[in-house]
Amino acid sequence: MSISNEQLLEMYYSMLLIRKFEDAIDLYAKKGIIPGFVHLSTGQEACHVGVVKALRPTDFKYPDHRGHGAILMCGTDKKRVMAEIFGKATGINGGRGGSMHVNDIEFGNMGFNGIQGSITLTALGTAFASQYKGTDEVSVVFMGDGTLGEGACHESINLAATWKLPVIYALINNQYAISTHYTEAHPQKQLATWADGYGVPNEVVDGNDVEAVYEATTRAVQRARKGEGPTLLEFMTYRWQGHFAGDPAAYRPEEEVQAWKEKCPIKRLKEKLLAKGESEEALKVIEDKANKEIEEMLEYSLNSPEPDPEEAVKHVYVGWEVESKK
Ligand SMILES: Cc1ncc(C[n+]2csc(CCOP(=O)(O)OP(=O)(O)O)c2C)c(N)n1
Ligand SMILES: [Mg+2]
Repeated sequence: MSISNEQLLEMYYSMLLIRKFEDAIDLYAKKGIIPGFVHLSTGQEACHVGVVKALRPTDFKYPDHRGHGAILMCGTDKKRVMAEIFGKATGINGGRGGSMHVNDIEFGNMGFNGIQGSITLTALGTAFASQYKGTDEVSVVFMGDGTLGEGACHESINLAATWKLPVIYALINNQYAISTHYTEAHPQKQLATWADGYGVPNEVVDGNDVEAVYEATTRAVQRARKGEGPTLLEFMTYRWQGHFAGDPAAYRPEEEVQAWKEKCPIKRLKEKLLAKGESEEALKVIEDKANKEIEEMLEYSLNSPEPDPEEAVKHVYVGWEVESKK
């Protein structure tokens, strides 16, 4: 499989955009302007870009609580994703969802409900629908190393394996679940081997190498589209920030954080692109473009109106009016 320079440059742009997006969200969360909990995906950009770029808009994507990067890749107007996180009326869900619940069915972003592991079961539904209707769409569900311990994940992979459903488990092993290191929560050295018990093909992938992520996902997608069933991919990476914006993450040794920052996925792709003959100047133009796009998104989000409280109860029940509490 060969990825063209053009594709790599596009991935470089996307990763930079996610990094800067998360930096902006972090800033406004700490200022108290963004409501609710915010979980940043800084450091995990290669996983989100590599996975979603290997999919079609019609495939079903289930981002988790740390999903901003994947959500931005789905195709939704990015300024409306940011406005949603700001809780504004112009947000893609009218400000009802916020950081953890951004969804956009038009681009196959099925959203998240806040319950770890539950979306591995929801994904069985869309995967079964694809199999039943004879389409070749795949359902990709993101999950973390801690989430893997939820019983729902076992139930999901068991049924997906038995019914050969087109599900891809994108397990982002960023080492920690809040303050618990994954080696303190699981007996396996590599969590991917956990799929062996269900006879499900699995791979351990360098989650800071966007090409490796894209290629592994493409292999899993090809299998799923051919009716060969699920795959579990374990992406080894690290979250640079604490569990949520504002968590000082005092439970992690500073040397560990620094060592992972050295392995920055964006820096790695930049070095690869320079080695392939791209110039510093050309990469700077890409970075400037990302900065400009973030500025435009911020301007849009900050200047957008707050939602009308009357609107908050819209869409609670299909076809039913629900009265709002004053
Ligand atoms: C069923 C359930 N239990 C607990 C929580 C609280 N919670 C939210 S995220 C999280 C840790 C998840 O860790 P991991 O799966 O490794 O994902 P990461 O945060 O590292 O991306 C927990 C315990 C929850 N949302 N749902
Ligand atoms: Mg984790």
